[in-house]
Formats: sequence, structure tokens, C-alpha cells
Amino acid sequence: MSQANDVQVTFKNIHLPDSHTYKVAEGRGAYTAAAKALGMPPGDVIEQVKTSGLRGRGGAGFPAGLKWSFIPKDDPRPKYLVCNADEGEPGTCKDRDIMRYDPHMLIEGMIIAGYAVGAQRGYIYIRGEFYREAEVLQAAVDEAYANGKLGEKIMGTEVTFNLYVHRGAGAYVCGEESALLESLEGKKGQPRLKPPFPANVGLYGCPTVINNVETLASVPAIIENGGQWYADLGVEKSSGTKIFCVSGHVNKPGNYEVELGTPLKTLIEEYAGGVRGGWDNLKGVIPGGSSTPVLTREQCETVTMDYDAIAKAGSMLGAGSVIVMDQSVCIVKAIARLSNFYRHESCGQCTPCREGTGWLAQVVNRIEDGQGQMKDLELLESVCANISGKTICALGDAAAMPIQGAIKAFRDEWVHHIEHGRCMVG
Ligand code: L3W
Ligand code: SF4
Repeated sequence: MSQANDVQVTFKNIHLPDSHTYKVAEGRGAYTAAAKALGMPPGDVIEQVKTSGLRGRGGAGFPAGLKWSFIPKDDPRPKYLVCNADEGEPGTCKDRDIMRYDPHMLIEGMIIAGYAVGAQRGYIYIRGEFYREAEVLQAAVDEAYANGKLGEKIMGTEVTFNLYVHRGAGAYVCGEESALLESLEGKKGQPRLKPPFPANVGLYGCPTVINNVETLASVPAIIENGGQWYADLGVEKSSGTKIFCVSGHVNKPGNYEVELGTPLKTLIEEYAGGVRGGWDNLKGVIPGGSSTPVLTREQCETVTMDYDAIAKAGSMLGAGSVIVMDQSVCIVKAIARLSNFYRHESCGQCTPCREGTGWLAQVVNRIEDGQGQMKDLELLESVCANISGKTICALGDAAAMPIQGAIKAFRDEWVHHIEHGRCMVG
């Protein structure tokens, strides 16, 4: 759970008692933004979201309004809206809290998005392990139907929007949008080659918008207050607020919603209670989830939490999962943990990822076990280079990037492991 702070968009209501219920949601003004949107031409709704500068909060940061505008207009095929609630990236737990505590904000965002792109049907694909959240969501969907917010002729208009909650079955790769669509269609959850992008060939071969939970939950506030209001929050090219999931060696781990552009050091020291044992005890931070390269303490001193600044520092904002590691962490052991994860989650469809993730895990584990040789570092770099950019989906890159980053930033630890057969942190 997060703490309240000055700027709240998606977490604005989560501290209200029973915030997940329709009664409380209605009392705080839920669905007024949807009613407003339904009174606007769909193109104007898309324009407001474009003006807001809202970027996808699932990891890639793709502009949401632009994505909506890709849906072909004069196309007889049905259009679909899909919410990616698969939240499987290690370190990420923000969408879970939105669904737990404010499901009506997500539903309202989906009504607005569905209307804007001409979709009469929406799906929330929720991670299988989120059993309780799926129950809360389904109850909220049922309440929204019962109160005329979903179904036919919603809110006194001619608009139809039906919404379904679909539970996944526990595969990380189903968070990749095209694997998610395959899974939703009842097939094995394996990524598709892109292009074509889902905007043209998505669910059942039809135009489909897929957005993350946090992205869609940001939409009601944008419509209510105007795109420019949102654009004025945050920094250039990274507008608005973002929920950061701060975990690891901090005194107050949790989800914190702050404006994009907030210094990482402020996020850790002022919101998350500081590094265990003090700032000087910090070793490094994975800023955006397990797929993103680690930042050193020196970089953490100055970097700000926005898309461009993190990219400039050689990493990615990703899904905003800030994993803090203090001096007790063995970087090789931490990377071994991640490598085992990616080996396990590779869907096996393409050779560089299927074979490469196996090799990476094997070599990293060998070094961790004290059996490594200096040439293993070159081998790791070579395997990473042969995966990166050569696979169907980003999972291959995601397995390679943390290793490349950790060798670059903490080479001395890898060398010590190899030369001494053990970790330098004791
Ligand atoms: C139409 C074009 N649509 C791009 C759409 C595309 C997608 C979005 C972004 O990976 C990243 C990955 C993970 N016409 C388009 C177009 N689109 N060009 O825009 O696309 P893309 O390919 O840049 O990214 P992606 O495949 O969605 C997502 C990273 O996020 N990540 C993931 C974390 C996991 C979670 C989670 O568990 N919640 O988020 C963390 O870093 O590695 O790089 O919709 O269709 N010309
Ligand atoms: Fe499957 Fe890996 Fe290829 Fe993605 S990169 S399609 S997870 S084998």
C-alpha cells in the first residue's frame, strides 16, 4: 500500500474506506468523466489523451493517444479493447493495488477508451495468481452493469460497452501483448511476430487496443480535468504521475505515486523511508523491473524518474519497479536469480531465446557456484549479443539486458567471484 502525497491520480481514492465498492466510488464522483466523454465526439476524446502526453505504463512507454489513433476508422471489423492486467514483471505490484482498491477507476477508463476507439467489447486479462483481485474486479463489473454503466445504452446514450474479466494461467510471457491475445483466444500463450501490430490485427484478427491497467486508470482524470492539466504534471516527454513499486532494502517498501521526473534519491529517501543502514549503504538500484539494467549508487545520486533520464543513464523506466539493493547483495547471485527466472519463462518458440536463456543461466550459475573462468564473462557477453534484437518478443532482450548492465557496472564483483570462487560481500 502506498502513502498519500501531494499529487495523486490513479491512487487518489485508494485510502477511502471500502474504496472498491460502487457506493463509495459513486460518492467520490466515479463515472462522471465517462459521462462527459460519451458526450464528446470520439476523436476529441483521443485528442485529449494525445494532449495529455500519457505514455503506456506497462513498460514500453508508447504514447496512449497515438496508439488509440491507429485503430482504423472505416473498417467493418469489430474493434476490441484489452486491458493488460497480467503484471508479472518481478518487482511490479502497482496494477494489483489499482484493481484491489479502485476497480471502478479502471472500468471507467475502459469505458472511455472503448468509446474513443469504437470498441463495444472489452476484456481485462488478469494474472492468474491475482485471485482476490479478480474477485474484486468481477464484483465491480457486476455492480457497474447493475447501475447502467456497462452493457447496452449505457448512461442514457446509444453506446454499448460490455466488459469481461478473464483470468490467465500463470505464464510471465502472457504479459507480452500478442501472447496475451493468443491466450485470450484460448490458444497456447506464445507471442506473435509484429508487425502487424494489434491495432490492425489483434484479438480474433480484428483491430485491438491493448493498454496497461495504470494507463487506463489514468484516463478518467485526463477527461475530467483536460489533457493539458495532465501534461502540466511531470516533465517534458514524461508527463503525469507514475506509481513506483519500491522494494528491497528500504525501510518502507511500497507503492508510491509521484510526478514523473522526481529524483530517484527523493523517491527512496523521502517516500520509501531511506536505504536500510543509510544512503551510503546503497549498492545499486534496478529502476524499472527485472528486465532493466541496474544503476550504480553514483547514478542514483542524480538520476530522475522519467523515461528520458533513465534511458540516458543506460536503463529503462519499464513498469516502474524500483528494486533497491544494499551492500549486502551479491550482484552475481541476484543476476543468477533473474537468469533462472527468464530461462524458466522463455516460451521456447525462437532459438536465440530458448537456447540463449538456458546458456545464460548455466554460465551465471556456474560463476555463482565458484566454478567460473574469466572467459565466461566473454561468453556471457557473446550470448547476450546473440539474443538481443534477434527474437520474436522482448523477453529475450529482457534476459540479456540485466546481465550486460551488471557486468558493465559491477565487473569487479564478477572477477572476484571467478578469481576467488566466492562472493566479495561475504
Ligand atoms: C501500432 C506501430 N502499434 C508500437 C504498440 C505495440 C505495443 C506498444 C509498445 O514491450 C516493454 C518491453 C519489456 N503501430 C507500433 C504500435 N506499437 N509500434 O506500442 O510496443 P513495444 O514493442 O515497444 O513494447 P512491448 O512489446 O509492449 C513492453 C518492458 O516493457 N518491460 C515489461 C514489463 C512487464 C510488465 C508487467 O508485468 N506489467 O509491464 C519492462 O521493462 O521488456 O521492452 O502495444 O503494439 N508502428
Ligand atoms: Fe518466446 Fe523467448 Fe521468443 Fe519471446 S523471445 S517468443 S519468450 S522464445
